[in-house]
Amino acid sequence: MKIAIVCYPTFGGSGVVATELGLELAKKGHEIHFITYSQPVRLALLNNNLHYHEVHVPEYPLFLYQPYELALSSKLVDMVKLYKIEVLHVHYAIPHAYAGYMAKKMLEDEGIRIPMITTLHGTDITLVGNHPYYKPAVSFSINKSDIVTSVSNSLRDETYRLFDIKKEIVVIPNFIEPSKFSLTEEVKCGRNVMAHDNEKIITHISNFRKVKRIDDIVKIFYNIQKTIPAKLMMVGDGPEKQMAEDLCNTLGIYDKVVFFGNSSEIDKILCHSDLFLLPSETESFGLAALEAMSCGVPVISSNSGGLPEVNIDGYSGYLSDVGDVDSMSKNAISILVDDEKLKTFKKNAKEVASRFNILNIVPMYENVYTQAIELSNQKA
Ligand code: GMT
Repeated sequence: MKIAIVCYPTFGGSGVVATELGLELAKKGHEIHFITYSQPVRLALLNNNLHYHEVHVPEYPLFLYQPYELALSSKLVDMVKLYKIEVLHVHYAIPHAYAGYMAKKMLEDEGIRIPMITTLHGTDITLVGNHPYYKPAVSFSINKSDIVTSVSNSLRDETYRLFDIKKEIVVIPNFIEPSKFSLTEEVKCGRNVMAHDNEKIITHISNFRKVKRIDDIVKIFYNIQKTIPAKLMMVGDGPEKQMAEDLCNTLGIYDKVVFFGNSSEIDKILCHSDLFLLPSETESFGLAALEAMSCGVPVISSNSGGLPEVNIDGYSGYLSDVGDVDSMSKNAISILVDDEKLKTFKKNAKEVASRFNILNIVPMYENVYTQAIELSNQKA
């Protein structure tokens, strides 16, 4: 199949999922066209099955806001015609589903029918899409998609609760390619670069937005290191990073915390880690937790959104109410002080992650594409 994938190219989870999906589909022989404003971070090499088309937005001084949606929908029209693309898969409703629908209508005007699949990722529904200024456009473009998917049951339910959605939402969970996260077995991690032998390594990876509750992470770590020698690896960048550094200073633990910034080598960092922290206010799925688990790292998380669908309480880690720093600290310490328990939780985390193997999930998307093409042909 010839598939166009529209996504955010940055370090966010939705862009990562879209890119990994495209890479796997290309491996399986599909022709994939990524269409976005810069090359997705995990898209290294292009080949006959993997194309990238950049959306350029010409600057015009009269515009306070440059019209990205307009440039994107025009690019989609051009690329669909040029490469005879058969399916359009947009990740993240805002503004991709809206621009995709416009492209679909423009193409229809020229006698070309192309089905559009919209995958909802989380903040496009829970935080941003729900804003009254966006809501009518988001509802409209979800309802106008040929097929809608969401990355968890929780996100599907939230979408029905928050929007007037008349379509079925198909749940296709996020996935992992285990070979990309198996350094622990193949390579020596060089753990001693990060910490002394007696120190446990705790890790957090995100885009450091408010929703991640970065201050809770620092407070949980503060409690942990009072009981067990430990180091905290903070990976990623975003608006809350400075606050986190300041808080570490205030609490007198700055020398025990490493701020990496954005990294494309999270497998190498996770491979050292004993525990992963994700106390988010809301998380539709928690791809970062799944990637940690795939490296055999147990997860201490909140129980919000789709996290209970990924992290199994008392098995691959522990779940607590949002903001319950005491409970999260107690749970973290209970795993870290007991070597046998830590070993069991590490094994369990890897086992749960293997349920989300890319090889099981990608065929679900292929089915959806086939179904969408059939539906579109029936309408013709
Ligand atoms: O929250 C992020 O880190 C970014 C955001 C995105 O859209 O890029 O992530 C959302 O989509 C991910 C991939 O499906 C999910 O794993 C994250 O849980 C979800 N984030 C939230 O719901 C806050």
